[in-house]
Amino acid sequence: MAGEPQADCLFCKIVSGDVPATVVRETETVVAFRDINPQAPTHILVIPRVHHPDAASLAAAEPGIAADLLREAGEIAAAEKIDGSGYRIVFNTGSGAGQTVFHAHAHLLGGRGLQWPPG
Ligand code: DGP
Repeated sequence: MAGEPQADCLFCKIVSGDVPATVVRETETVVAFRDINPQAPTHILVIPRVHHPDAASLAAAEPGIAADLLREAGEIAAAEKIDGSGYRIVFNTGSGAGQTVFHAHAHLLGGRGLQWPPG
């Protein structure tokens, strides 16, 4: 069922604590942890506790939680002190765009210059 934990989902296992992660923030609806393969000095994944395969599915099903996720990303950026120099919030959506984990997540990237367009 949409939103329910999926037994084969890595990020559901991080939410449940079955897989360890360096968690930087937890709320009732959102968990944020450091990416295992950082692409910038600060690279944090912000995910909903509920399982939806991508950001658009999350926003369609649970818009309040999608808003929580964006608000928390901004607050983490301030806490990590990357808000002054600028940061990026990325939702890779679909394997063609580089999505590898099909549990909605925002990449919060900062702490270095970020080029546009992205690769
Ligand atoms: P994406 O490619 O957009 O689906 O992003 C998935 C990210 O998840 C990728 O940047 C690497 C990260 N990742 C994969 N496995 C783990 C893990 O076990 N722990 C942590 N902290 N991050 C992971």
